Amino acid sequence: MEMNMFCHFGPNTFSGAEWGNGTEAEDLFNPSSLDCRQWASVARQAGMGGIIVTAKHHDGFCLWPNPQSTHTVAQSKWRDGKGDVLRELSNACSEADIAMGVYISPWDRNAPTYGSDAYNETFRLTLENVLSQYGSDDGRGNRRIFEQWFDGANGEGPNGKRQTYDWPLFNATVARLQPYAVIFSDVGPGCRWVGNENGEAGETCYSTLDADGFTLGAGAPATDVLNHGNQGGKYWIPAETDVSIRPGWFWHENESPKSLDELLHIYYTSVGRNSLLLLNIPPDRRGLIPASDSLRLMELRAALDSIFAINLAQQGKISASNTRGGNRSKKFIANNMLNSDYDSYWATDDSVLHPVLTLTFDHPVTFNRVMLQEYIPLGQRITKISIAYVDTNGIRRPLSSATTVGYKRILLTPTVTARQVLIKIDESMACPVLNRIGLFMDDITNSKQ
Ligand code: FUL
Repeated sequence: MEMNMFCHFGPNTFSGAEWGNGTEAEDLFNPSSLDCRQWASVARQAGMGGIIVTAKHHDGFCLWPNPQSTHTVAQSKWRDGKGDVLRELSNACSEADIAMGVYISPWDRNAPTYGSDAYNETFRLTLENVLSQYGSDDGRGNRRIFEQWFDGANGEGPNGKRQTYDWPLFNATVARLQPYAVIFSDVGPGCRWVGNENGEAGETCYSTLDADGFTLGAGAPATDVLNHGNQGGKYWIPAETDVSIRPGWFWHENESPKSLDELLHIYYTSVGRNSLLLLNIPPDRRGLIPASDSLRLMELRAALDSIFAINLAQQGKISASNTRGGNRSKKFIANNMLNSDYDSYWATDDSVLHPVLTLTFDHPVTFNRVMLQEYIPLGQRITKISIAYVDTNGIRRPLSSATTVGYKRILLTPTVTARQVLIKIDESMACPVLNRIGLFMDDITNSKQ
């Protein structure tokens, strides 16, 4: 999906806090003109495929009438206690063909049972309540949640106690009610936290992780392990980079969105480093995404569309030092990396782990971005690459090097004009399998890796 929208929305939007303490009056939540269709339309126009909303943050307030709680929209005066943000978002996402996901904080500073076994059952029933009635319509009348977001934060509840969570129960509940949902947490099992909130996946970023023996929060692997993954790790748990367009996760009156340059940088260090980008765009007190933020997002979309509109690699001829099975069939030829069919790819013979790809141009091309994609249905294999080019004087020069590629890798290079580009795979855990190669010119940002 590459890029999705996160929406932090709740009592904090009105109080100015980042973490509510659970004692806020329900009436505090009172959006004057909530319109989830606007959220969905912004996501769609920004090219995002899904929206994940904070159905319940650490303060425990539920954006839907949760029968397990007395701290919900139903106890507020908003729409006479009949309002339901999850219902409206479900309908809006269905209409706009946007996937819907839910953040439901296990940490709850309001639930009276928090810190006892009884809370695990309350939380299970809360999950059931959401996962059985909300989500985007799949066209056959089923409500689908595409991602369940579990936050690792685990503080104290109203009686000063911490909770020992029953993760097997929670994960099984999600899997039973929403079998297609990806479960996000520090350790998956679907996708993992990238280890920071700055928008930066590791330069080395494996989609595999050794998650056995670890849990969320204090029991999670070190943040740099989450950032890089484990080479040859046991489970496929790709990194998801969550970051806010503003300094805070919730909307605050005196904060403003990041610049286009900062957002493009985040795109390169997340999507461009084999990670999903979950970009938080917080709705304001009206219940709308502010114009400043939606405009910035449209600038980002327009910039990405223009940078990646022309793949200069397609203007050249591509050859490979080895092609699986020779050139007898078209199945594995290097040209497969230049078409737009996701499932067509280039591969080498099993024994060839250090092949070189050469792009040759009749007319030299000028670029500063190199994109590579491994065909991840066959795993992540490459662990080291280096790139060189031949300039207009026929001199060969080194250009860039990197470790992992994964689903997508975008290398930021100085702007060069080349007659030839050589991509050498220096190390690979098995014969490399690439399904896309691209050369692009970004003259919008000066972002350097
Ligand atoms: C953190 C939370 O404590 C923040 O409030 C925010 O929701 C962020 C996405 O995750 O763990």
